[in-house]
Amino acid sequence: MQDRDGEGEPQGRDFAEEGRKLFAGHCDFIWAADKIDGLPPMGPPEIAFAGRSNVGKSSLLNALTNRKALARTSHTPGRTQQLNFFALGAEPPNERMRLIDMPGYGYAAVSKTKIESWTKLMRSYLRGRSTLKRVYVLVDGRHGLKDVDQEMFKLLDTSAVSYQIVLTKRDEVKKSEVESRIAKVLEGLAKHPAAHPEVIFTSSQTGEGIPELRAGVARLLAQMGM
Ligand SMILES: Nc1nc2c(ncn2[C@@H]2O[C@H](COP(=O)(O)OP(=O)(O)OP(=O)(O)O)[C@@H](O)[C@H]2O)c(=O)[nH]1
Ligand SMILES: [Mg+2]
Repeated sequence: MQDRDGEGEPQGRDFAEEGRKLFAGHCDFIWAADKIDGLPPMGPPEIAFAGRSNVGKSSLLNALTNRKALARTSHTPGRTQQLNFFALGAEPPNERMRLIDMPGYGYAAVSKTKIESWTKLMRSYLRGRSTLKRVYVLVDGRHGLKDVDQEMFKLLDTSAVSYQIVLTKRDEVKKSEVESRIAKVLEGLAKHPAAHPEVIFTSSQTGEGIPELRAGVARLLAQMGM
């Protein structure tokens, strides 16, 4: 990943270290929402993890916070069925930020009614939440972008939310294929100027890319003056 100490960036700060500290602090599950009127009151900045079912959202959350089972993971797609909110940094109401584990999309084996209700919930959350500062869209590093991911990007483009792609399961991708996988994803993002122009390739198993992602979140907070 290139460094981006460009214009408007807080200078002279060690975001790797700030990110490490941020995620080493308190983190606790605070809220689950399965319908739009069930969202918690808005508070500190929120960042959400979205992506196809089974891509590794809950695992990534655990890796970031260095917990084994903060967010529930599963081999069976469709494990996370609500928007799960986690407070990071301190106990509410003094938490620094919130992390949101989202239900996966693109999973065919769930009932149509259920898919419709999750989609509605996700749409209204993504569109109506002024404290939502970034969505990390996870993409399975073994497979790259799928059509449903493009649909998600379109939704995010019209929601005016900043988003970035995070590739997952790097430990299952051959070293020789990493660069071409990233290049292919960047190609697919070309039609989405709202997307952050960098991709982070992570593994929740080996921890690769995790410090970079933490640093990105710390940088985001700094850009907001927090
Ligand atoms: N090898 C490898 N497997 C991973 C990694 N991250 C997640 N997995 C596996 O992928 C499966 C799904 O992981 P989850 O974290 O539950 O995925 P999710 O995106 O939260 O899934 P839903 O909640 O169903 O949408 C589990 O079997 C994980 O062990 C990774 O970095 N490497
Ligand atoms: Mg999950």
